[in-house]
Amino acid sequence: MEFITVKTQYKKHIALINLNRPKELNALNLQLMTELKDTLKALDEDDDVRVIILTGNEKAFAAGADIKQMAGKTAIDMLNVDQFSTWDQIKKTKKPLIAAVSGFALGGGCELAMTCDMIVASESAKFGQPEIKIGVMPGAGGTQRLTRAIGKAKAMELVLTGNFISAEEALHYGLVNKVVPTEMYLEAATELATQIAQMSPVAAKLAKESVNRAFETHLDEGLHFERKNFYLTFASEDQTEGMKAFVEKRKPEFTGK
Ligand code: CO8
Repeated sequence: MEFITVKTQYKKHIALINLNRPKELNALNLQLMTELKDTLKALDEDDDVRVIILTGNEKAFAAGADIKQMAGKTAIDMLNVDQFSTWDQIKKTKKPLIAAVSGFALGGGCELAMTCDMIVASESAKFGQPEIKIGVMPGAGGTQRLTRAIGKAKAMELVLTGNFISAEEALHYGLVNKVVPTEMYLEAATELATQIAQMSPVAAKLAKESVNRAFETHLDEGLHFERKNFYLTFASEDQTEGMKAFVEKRKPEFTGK
C-alpha cells in the first residue's frame, strides 16, 4: 500500500491505520480511499482486532478530497468513478472505529472523521467543510452528518462560509469526544480504544449498529432494532461469561464468541 500504513496489533486487540500522504496533507485521492476501504474490510474480518483507530499526522488528519485529482473532471466522470461506493463500504465497518485527529480535518477529511464512531482531537485540530470556497459542496456526508452532530445553525454556517472551527469549538458543539494536548491525541484515542477492546466484541458490534440506527430511523423502529440486538447478545458466550463474572466478583474474559 502506498498511501496508508497499518499496524494490525498496535496494542492488544487494537489496530492502527495511518493516512500517509504527508506532503499533500493526506488529501484523499482515489487510491488512498481504496486502500483504506480494503484495509478496514480486512481488519473487520480479523478476530484478533476489536477496535480500529484511524489517524493522520500532527499537521493533518486529511485536508479533504484530492482537489488536483478532481480539478479537470466532469459530472459524468465523477458519476462513472463512483467513489462513494468506497465510502459506503467504510460506513459498513462493524467494529468500533475511532478517529484520532490533529491538524486539518477539512472537506472529505472532516467527513471521514465523522464516518468514524468517535473523534478524539488534539487541541490543534481544525474542522471544516470548505468545499464552497472552491465552487462545490460536501459530497461524502458533510451536510448530513455535520448537521446531525452539531445542529442546523452551526452546520449551515460552516457549509456556507467554509469557515473552520477549533477543537474546543468542536467539543462544545458535540462533534468530538474529547480534546487533549497535541502530543497526547493518539495516546488518548488508544486509551479509549483499550477500554472498548476489553468489552465483549459481539456486544460492541451490536451496540454500535444500534446507536447508528438512531440516525437512520424513527424512534419506534430504532427501539425495535435495539431490542432484537439486545436479545441477540444473549446468544453469545460473552453474555454468559460477563454475567457469571459479575456474580463471581471477577473480571470477565471475553472471547467474541
Ligand atoms: N487536495 C490536493 N492537494 C492538497 C489539498 C487537497 N485537498 N490540501 C492541501 N493540498 C496540498 C497543497 O496543494 C500543497 O501542495 P504543494 O506543496 O504541491 O503546493 C500541500 O498540500 C500543502 O498545502 P498548503 O501549502 O496549502 O498548506 P497550508 O498550510 O498553507 O494550508 C490548508 C493548509 C488550509 C489546509 C490548504 O492546503 C487548503 O485550503 N487545502 C484545501 C482544503 C479544501 O478545500 N478541502 C476540501 C476539498 S474538496 C472535498 O473534500 C470534497 C469532498 C467530497 C466528497 C469526497 C470524495 C472523495
